Amino acid sequence: MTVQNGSDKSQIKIPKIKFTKLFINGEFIDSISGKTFETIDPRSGEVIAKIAEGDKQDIDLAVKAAREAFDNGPWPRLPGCERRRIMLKFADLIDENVEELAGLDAIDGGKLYNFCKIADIPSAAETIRYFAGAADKIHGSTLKMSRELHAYTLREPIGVVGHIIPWNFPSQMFVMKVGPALAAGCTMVVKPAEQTPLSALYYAHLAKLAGIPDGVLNVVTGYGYCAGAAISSHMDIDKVSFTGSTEVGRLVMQAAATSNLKPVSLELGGKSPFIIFNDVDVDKVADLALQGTLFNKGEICVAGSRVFVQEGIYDKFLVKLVEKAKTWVVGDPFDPNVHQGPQVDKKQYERILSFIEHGKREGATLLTGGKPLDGKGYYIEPTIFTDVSDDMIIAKEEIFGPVMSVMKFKTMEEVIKRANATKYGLAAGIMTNDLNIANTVSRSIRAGVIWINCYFAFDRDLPYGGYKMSGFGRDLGMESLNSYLQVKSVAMPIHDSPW
Ligand code: TXE
Repeated sequence: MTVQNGSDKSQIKIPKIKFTKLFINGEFIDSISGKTFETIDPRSGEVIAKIAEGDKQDIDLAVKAAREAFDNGPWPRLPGCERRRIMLKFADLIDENVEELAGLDAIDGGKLYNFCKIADIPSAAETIRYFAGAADKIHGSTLKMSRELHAYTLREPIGVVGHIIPWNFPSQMFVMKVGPALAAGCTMVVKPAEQTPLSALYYAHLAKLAGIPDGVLNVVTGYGYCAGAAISSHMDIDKVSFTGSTEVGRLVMQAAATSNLKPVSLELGGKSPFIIFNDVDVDKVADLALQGTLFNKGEICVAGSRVFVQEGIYDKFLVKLVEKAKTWVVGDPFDPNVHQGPQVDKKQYERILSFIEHGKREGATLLTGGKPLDGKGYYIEPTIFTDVSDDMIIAKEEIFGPVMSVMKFKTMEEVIKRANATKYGLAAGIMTNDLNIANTVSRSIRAGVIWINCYFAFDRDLPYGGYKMSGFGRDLGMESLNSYLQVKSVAMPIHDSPW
C-alpha cells in the first residue's frame, strides 16, 4: 500500500457549492426552523457548507407539494412519451454537468473524482435514459375470464413516493430510486444522507431545468431520525424505498406498518462471499478479490469481504494478494493516481477501526494494513486478515470499510454451507472455470445477485436487491419500475362473445 495524501494538487477540481437549501415545489427554500447542519470534507474533517436541516414540518410541506402534483398536476397524466422526452433532457443535463457532479460526490463522500467522472455520473445519466425508455411502454394485460366477462389490468403510478438514500453512491442511489418513479408517473420526496447532500440538490436543479414540473421531485436534506423518520411514518406517502442499514430498515418497516401500511422496499446490508476454486488463474482472481473488497473504500453493500479460497491455491493466492495490496494507493480522491480515498465520516472511520481491533483481539492474523493513516482525514489502510473463523465478528458483521477476511475451504459442499451461514443475502462471487461448480453454487447460494468470474457487474437492466436480512424488493431493471406501479383489475360483462 502506498500513501499519497494530496500529492498532485494540479488535478484537484474543487467545485463551488451552489445549492444548500431544501428543494420543495420547484424552489430552493430555507428549512421552516431555519436550522442548518454542516456537511464535512472527509479528507480533512473540515466544513464544506452549511445545509438546510429539514425536519417533520419540511417533509409535510414537501409531501403536500408532491400530493398536489400527483392529484392535480400534469406529470402522472402526461403521455409516457412526453415523460420520456423530459427525462431524456434531464439525462443530457447530467452529462453536461459531469465534472461538477463528480466534484460534489468526491468532496462530500471521499469518492474518487476520476471514477465519478468516468463511471458514476455517466452511469447516472444512463439510468435515467433507461427508465425514460420505459415510460411509454407501461401497460396492463387483457385477460381471458372463465365466465362471460371481459377484463383487463391497468398499471397506474403508485402515488407519492418517499426515497431515503445513503451516502456511499449518492448519484447512483438518487437516480436508481428517482428514475423508475418518474417513469411510472409518481411524484416524490427524496431524503439524501446527511453526509452527502450536495449532489442530490444539484440533481433537483437539473430536473427543474429539464422541465420536470414543480412538486414532482422534492429534495429535503436533514437527519435520518427526524426527516427520514417523518417520511416512513407519513400518512400521505404511498410507498417508501429505502437503502441503508439493516437496523434502520427495520425502523422504516415498523413506521410504515404503524402509519398507513405503505409498501416498503429495503436494500440493506450484506456480507457477501467471494468464493475461489482451485482451477482459476490466481493472478487475475487476486486482483478481482482485492477490488471486490476495496472498491469505493469498502463502502459498498455488495463488497465481497468474506473471501473463501480452496486449499490447493490458498498459499499462492495469499502471496499474490499481498503483492497487489502493496500497489494500492490511499490518498486524496482528487488525485488520479489514488485507488482509495477517505471513509465518508468520523463515525464510519471509527466503526471500521473498531472492527479491525476486534479482528486482532479475536486471533485473526493481520496480513497487511490494520491502521489509520497519520495526519488529517478519515483514511484507513487496506486491511487483510487471514486465519479468520466463521464465528469471528469480522466474518459475520458488515464492516463497510477496506477490510478483507480470507478463509480456507476444502470442498464445494463445505463452502456452500459456510457461504450461506450468514443473516445476509445480497451478493456472491464464484470464481471457477468448471461450469458444473458454477451452476451448482450459484443455485445454492441464498443471495439476490450472483457474479460468476466477475464482480460488481452492475447494469441498469439487472435487478439488484437482497434475500434474508439484506432486504426485499429490487432496484434497477423492470422489476423496480413495477414496484412504483399499482395493478388495477377492470372487469365488465360481455354477452354472446364469439371467442
Ligand atoms: O446508515 P443509516 P449509516 C450500512 C453500513 C454502515 C451502516 C451504518 O454497514 O456502516 O449501515 O451507516 C437515513 N428513519 N449501510 O448509519 O443510518 C439516513 O439519514 C428513516 C449499508 O449511515 O441506515 C440515511 O439517509 N431514515 C448501506 C439513510 O437512512 C433514517 C448504505 C441511511 O443511513 C433513520 C449505508 C430513521 N430512523 C449504510 N435513521 C447499503 N445498503 O448500501 C437514518 N435514516
